[in-house]
Amino acid sequence: MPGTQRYLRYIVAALICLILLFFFTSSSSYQTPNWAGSRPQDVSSEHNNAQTPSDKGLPQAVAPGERMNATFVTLARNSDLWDIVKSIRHVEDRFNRKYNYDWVFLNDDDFNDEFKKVTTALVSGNTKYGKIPTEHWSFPDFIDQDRAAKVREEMKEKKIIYGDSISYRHMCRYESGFFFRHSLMLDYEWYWRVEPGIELYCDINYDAFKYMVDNKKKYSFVISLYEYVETIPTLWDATKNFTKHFPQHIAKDNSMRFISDDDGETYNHCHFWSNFEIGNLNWLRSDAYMDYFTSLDHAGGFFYERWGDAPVHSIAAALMLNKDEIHFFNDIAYYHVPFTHCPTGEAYRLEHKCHCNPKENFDWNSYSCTSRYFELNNIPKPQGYEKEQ
Ligand SMILES: Nc1nc2c(ncn2[C@@H]2O[C@H](COP(=O)(O)OP(=O)(O)OP(=O)(O)O)[C@@H](O)[C@H]2O)c(=O)[nH]1
Ligand SMILES: *[C@@H]1O[C@H](CO)[C@@H](O)[C@H](O)[C@H]1NC(C)=O
Ligand SMILES: *[C@@H]1O[C@H](CO)[C@@H](O)[C@H](O)[C@H]1NC(C)=O
Ligand SMILES: [Mg+2]
Repeated sequence: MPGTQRYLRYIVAALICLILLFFFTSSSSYQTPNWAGSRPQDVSSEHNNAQTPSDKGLPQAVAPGERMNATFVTLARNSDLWDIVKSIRHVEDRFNRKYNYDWVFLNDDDFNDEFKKVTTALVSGNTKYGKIPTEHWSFPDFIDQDRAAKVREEMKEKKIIYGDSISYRHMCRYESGFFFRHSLMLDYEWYWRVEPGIELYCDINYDAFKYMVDNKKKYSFVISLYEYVETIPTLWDATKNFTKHFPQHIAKDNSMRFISDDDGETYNHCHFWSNFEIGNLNWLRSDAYMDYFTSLDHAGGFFYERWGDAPVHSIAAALMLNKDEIHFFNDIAYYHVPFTHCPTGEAYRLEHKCHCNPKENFDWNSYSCTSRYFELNNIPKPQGYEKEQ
């Protein structure tokens, strides 16, 4: 009977599936111990039983010379593991395999063993894992919880991205005022921030940290853009109140023209996109920056609005650093959803084995503020930029 035959065929197919499933699960759990816990440097060491000569890997292409007092830093949850490993792979392949800088991971929760095991295997420098103290990731006592809750409701109605999220606000406040004071970060002077899911598109053939040191830079960026106004309606008022009380913190040769079109009366919403940053931790730990953060924190906008760490860092850098202390890393080709920085000029891209599509470069788009940065600093724009506008 055709019905019975079809029935039999289903049973046979199901059996085959079960056998295959058994085979795959048992073989993968058998393979895990082979690589778990071994560090990249251990590849050629005795206790790692290499099966074939090629398992010993190619010699490490470590760049000669001194290293800076610097680390990568990532704020992440355990659930970010498979997105942060992609970022680490990009950073290692394009840069850090040659320099072996450390990597600090911070979390408001404990990192689990899988997170630590997998990220440690991928990073060529030392990895460190820190838990954020509760005082750095909670509502300060001067915040009115009811008012904050009401704002989240309103922002949810208005469909403002992350508008109803408490954790996103703690994250923005943490990145604005605390990450550089974490005990693990006190050992370093320089940081390079890396978020989950980013990409690097070109080889970086020099030490970007050393560039910062040698050229006396304090802060850097690759992408700039306009902030979503609804998230920061009173940030500029709070900033003006700060500059009134602390005029001594304002740099003489500042970048006010980057953030204001009317000499400080209003904010034009330009900011450096802080999911990428290479910067100086001692500057963030300085009285000038800390007075700014404390003053903003008391104004309450991290909770009564949804202030992001990008405009906070950017306004601080624009007002409290001299122009020549802020650097645009044209040669760090970068992606964080949804924007790309792809260096203008084919010769550069070919020479650095870039794999970004130049049509996706955001620099000269009208939503980018990078043109302003070039004009303010009298830097000539690269040849061919008009074609990318
Ligand atoms: N430990 C921890 N890390 C967080 C939390 N929320 C965000 N992060 C991290 O903070 C950084 C910024 O968060 P994202 O979710 O990437 O925010 P975003 O870049 O504005 O938005 P996306 O477009 O979603 O990337 C990332 O490194 C996240 O991994 C959290 O609740 N706990
Ligand atoms: C690195 O910088 C930190 C912060 O400035 C400092 O405390 C530490 O001593 C420095 N380490 C080295 C090796 O210079
Ligand atoms: C202005 O700043 C001063 C000093 O930080 C602070 O005491 C005051 O409360 C602030 N005023 C407002 C309206 O935020
Ligand atoms: Mg992100």
